[in-house]
Amino acid sequence: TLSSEELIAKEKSNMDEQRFQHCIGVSETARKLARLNHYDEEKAALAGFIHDYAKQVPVEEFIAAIKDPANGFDQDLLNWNRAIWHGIVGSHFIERDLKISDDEILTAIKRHTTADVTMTTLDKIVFVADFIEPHRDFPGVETARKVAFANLDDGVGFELAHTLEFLVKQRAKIYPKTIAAYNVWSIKKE
Ligand code: DGI
Ligand code: FE
Ligand code: FE
Ligand code: FE
Repeated sequence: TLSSEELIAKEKSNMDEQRFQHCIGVSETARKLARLNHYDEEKAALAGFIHDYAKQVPVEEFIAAIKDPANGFDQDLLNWNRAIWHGIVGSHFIERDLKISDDEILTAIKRHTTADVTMTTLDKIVFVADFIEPHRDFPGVETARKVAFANLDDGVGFELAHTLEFLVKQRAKIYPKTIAAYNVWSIKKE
């Protein structure tokens, strides 16, 4: 395992300053959500800090990692882009470079962009913290914060609905897992 100094240095050198500040914001918000939801605060803070480690990895490196049979990635990933890759495939770079092997953390990173039909408490914490951290500024972020701090599951549902609205407005291609997750977390309960 890396020392915390080494981990921070690697994280910082893999992204620009704005992205690094976002990661610090996600880490702090994940810590707060962990406290509110009786989850391990240190683990949540670490997962939040590294969640976007691979956000600025070059496209060619992602493609090579997806194509390497040793990694076992679904080749359909080649039809997507960095927005989808940086979590799912990014977990591979995090394991390799940051020497993190905790499956709970790696799974939360894999799910942090698209969410999934099954979400652990840590998955929800990282997914939601990414959306509401203090640097986020978009119409609706205050409502998202209020909803998420009151109830973590409602925060997941609110975020998925908001993200889908945003993607549909742009006529963007929707990753099937994002839709499946919306059907689980965002629909109104009778
Ligand atoms: O990495 P961040 O910018 O902090 O945030 P993120 O990982 O949650 O999302 C990155 C981008 O991915 C964001 O602009 C929304 C987009 N996204 C989320 N779900 C989907 C998606 N893009 C496509 N094309 N399809 C999706 O299903
Ligand atoms: Fe991300
Ligand atoms: Fe997100
Ligand atoms: Fe992020």
